[in-house]
Amino acid sequence: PKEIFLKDYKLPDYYFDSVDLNFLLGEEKTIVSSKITVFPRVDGSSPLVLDGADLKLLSVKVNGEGLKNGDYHLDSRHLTIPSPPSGTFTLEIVTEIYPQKNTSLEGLYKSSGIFCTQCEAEGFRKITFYQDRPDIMAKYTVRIEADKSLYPVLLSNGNLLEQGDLEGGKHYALWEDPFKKPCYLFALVAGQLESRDDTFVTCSGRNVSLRIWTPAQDVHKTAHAMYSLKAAMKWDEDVFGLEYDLDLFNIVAVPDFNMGAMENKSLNIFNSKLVLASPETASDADYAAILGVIGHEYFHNWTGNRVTCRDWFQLSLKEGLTVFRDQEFSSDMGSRTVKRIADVSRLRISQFPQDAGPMAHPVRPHSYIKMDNFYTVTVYEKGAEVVRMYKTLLGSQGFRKGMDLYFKRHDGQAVTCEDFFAAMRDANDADFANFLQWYSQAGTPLVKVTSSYDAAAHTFTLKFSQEVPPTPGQPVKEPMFIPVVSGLLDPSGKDMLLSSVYHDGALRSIANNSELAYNTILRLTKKEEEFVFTDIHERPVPSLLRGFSAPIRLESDLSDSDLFFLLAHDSDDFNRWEAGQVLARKLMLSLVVDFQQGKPLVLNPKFVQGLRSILCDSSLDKEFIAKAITLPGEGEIMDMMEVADPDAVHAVRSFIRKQLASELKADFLSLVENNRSSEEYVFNHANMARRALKNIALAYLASLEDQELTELALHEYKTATNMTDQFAALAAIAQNPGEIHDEVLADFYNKWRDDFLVVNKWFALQAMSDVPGNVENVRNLLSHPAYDLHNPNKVYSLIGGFCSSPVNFHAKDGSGYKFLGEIVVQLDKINPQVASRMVSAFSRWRRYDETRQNLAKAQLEMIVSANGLSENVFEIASKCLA
Ligand code: B3K
Ligand code: ZN
Repeated sequence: PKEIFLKDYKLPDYYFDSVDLNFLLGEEKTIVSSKITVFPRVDGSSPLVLDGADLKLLSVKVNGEGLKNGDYHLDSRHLTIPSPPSGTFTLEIVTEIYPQKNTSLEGLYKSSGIFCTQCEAEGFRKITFYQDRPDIMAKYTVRIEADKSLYPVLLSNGNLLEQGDLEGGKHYALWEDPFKKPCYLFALVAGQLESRDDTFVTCSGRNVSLRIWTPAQDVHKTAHAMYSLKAAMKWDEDVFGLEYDLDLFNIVAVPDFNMGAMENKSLNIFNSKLVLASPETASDADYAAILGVIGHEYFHNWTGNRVTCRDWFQLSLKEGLTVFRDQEFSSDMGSRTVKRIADVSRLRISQFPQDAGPMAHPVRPHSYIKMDNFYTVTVYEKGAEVVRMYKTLLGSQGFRKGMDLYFKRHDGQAVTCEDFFAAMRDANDADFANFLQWYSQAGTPLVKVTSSYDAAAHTFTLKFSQEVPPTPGQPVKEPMFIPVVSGLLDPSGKDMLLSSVYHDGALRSIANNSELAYNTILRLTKKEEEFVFTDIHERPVPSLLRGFSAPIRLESDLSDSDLFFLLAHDSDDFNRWEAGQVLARKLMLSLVVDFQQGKPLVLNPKFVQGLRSILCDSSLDKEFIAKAITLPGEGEIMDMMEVADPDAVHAVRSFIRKQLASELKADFLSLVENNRSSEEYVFNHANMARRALKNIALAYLASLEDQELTELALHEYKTATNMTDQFAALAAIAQNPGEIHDEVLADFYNKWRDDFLVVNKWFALQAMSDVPGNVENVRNLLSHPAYDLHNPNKVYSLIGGFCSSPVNFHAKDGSGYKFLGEIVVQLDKINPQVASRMVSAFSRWRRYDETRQNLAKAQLEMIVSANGLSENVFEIASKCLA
């Protein structure tokens, strides 16, 4: 396999101006004809090299003349025309493809009776020969011809120019997209679909038709998606002044899709899971995910489509920025603090481990074998944190100025991360020190801080040191520019007024003019440095990294009592939550040591008190409380250990959960009692928060394995009027094996056997069970009639779910590893992208004890030596072994 490097980027020798595509969709084969206007970037006669994969070439013409074998060269990846004519010319190519046999779900494929496409990153080459790279931007017209009864709806990008009937029961549609675009944004859909229609009036008064397409029986489940789309369109106008630019916006939901969704110009294609929702079948989490992803794909219309990436290394230019935008959108639609907590948790649970493992890569990677492997939490979520830092440094207005300049300079272009940086800098005349390191250095910076108070001098000093750990290919790192938003709490718990801070030999005033300041940004740029706050008349407790102002690990010398103090008083709600998490992590780690040494486990009563006071604080947001009483995940704790010990961490976490449940039982019972929903399901923050709090209380209670409490959970299950409550009760019951567990699971399946999205929840719940030996149950589910390895959602539910259960995936006998190894090899033959996502579960194998290491390594070696292995899986598995 060939590795591709950022440093080797070259401008293309040829550009494409217009592209006419014609599709004859058939049952045996599909014929694709393209007619491209080509012009050279500079005169001279370099060969024109087109990408192609799994294509049967039928003919090539240049300026209308057929080329004979010998006038072109064909290999398994390219079609090369060694000496094209000089100047502008037309190129016509006809290929034959087999969408019905395409199980990779990349390129053109047929899913549940619907033809659809997925071209990003490099799937267009599976449709026709093309320069399949994002810096080739052209105007497209697309003609689709198909059987009318099987495929009554024919869609592509842009505006519908014409449609009509043809002989033999066929019909056609002709689409034109007036905007230049890279081929990864091309889309086609054909099938038996119906739509929910609506209209959005833009800020300049244009009517935009909105259509969400699904098979007829699901149209009633698209109301929330439509609400989300309209909310997103309005939000982008209000917050960024960005208006939609066509008269039609289509969304299509398909059941077989590798990822969440795809932002094809004016024809977004979605995994059904992220469109379809009704109160009975979708949970609050599903509703929130739909809001976020509909927003995300819509926001790409400007950040991604109007301004796109020069090359795939720049992926975070569009993804980091668009994730940041969808996070802000969701915050504005719900609770900002809760959303921030959720996003930071996600970063810690998924991105920090990636940044510390064999697949660690910078936000802008330096190389790849398969680009699909780099649609990662690092590029997306860490990338969003990088964008957030610009906003933290510049403020909302400064950030907006930077965005405006970015669009002014680059609309219609394919650009780089430096271009974005330069727009932010130039619009604000800002000093960003070595901020660009965030794009090129991998690894999570570790920042240590110690504090001291000088009562005589009235100064408070913070001493920082930073270190970026080595990562593959980057043994030595430079210090980074880290903005640490900080405040100081006085002994009563109020924010102190900050006057000035002494740093680097200069005194900087914090309060500017009339504005009082309770927060300041400490700009870390060196390996070691200190900041001295002046005029501090009492010993403060510092609140550091407020709002998680940089994607780092922070280790401070704060005592437990300081942390309890912050948990109770910090004006920054994020940091209140964080103080509780730091306490919980410390507690869990120390109990893990006790467990390993065979000592009895005892829970610190102060911790219980701290949580009780949060639980009973009626001034707090209910969802905030739910987050604050959720313990850090097992993975998070294992990450902090020298040698990860899944059994000890699991035992400790379960112990604490049960202990909390029994000590706070009365509080939890009244939370369940007082937060039941009586009225109709509404998706809004207040209602979701109430359900979240009730359901976490129920989960704690049910962990006690007490008959009365199990009865309570059963009662909640039976009386639930929406999926959020029903599934939460089911999950609460499913914690404990036994008769009731089996009965309720069977009942749930029988209720929902016809709704494949709900059945996936049922698979996932069983897959994630921590009952020892669960691997056998999961193996059996593989042959359940509702199961199918060809459907990515089912794989993510069952296989992905299983790998997220530390006890069973990391079972000491290697049964979990063996199971995954077998599945990966099998799955790779069907769908390499999905297989490679699954193989990533092995990536932290070196973190475990020797026995587990050997067992996991053996599976990775088995995978790497499998016959006909895809590049996707090869890249991940071989990097894990390196
Ligand atoms: N841009 C797509 C992801 C494409 C993944 C290709 N393997 C969805 C998104 O991020 O919006
Ligand atoms: Zn995206």
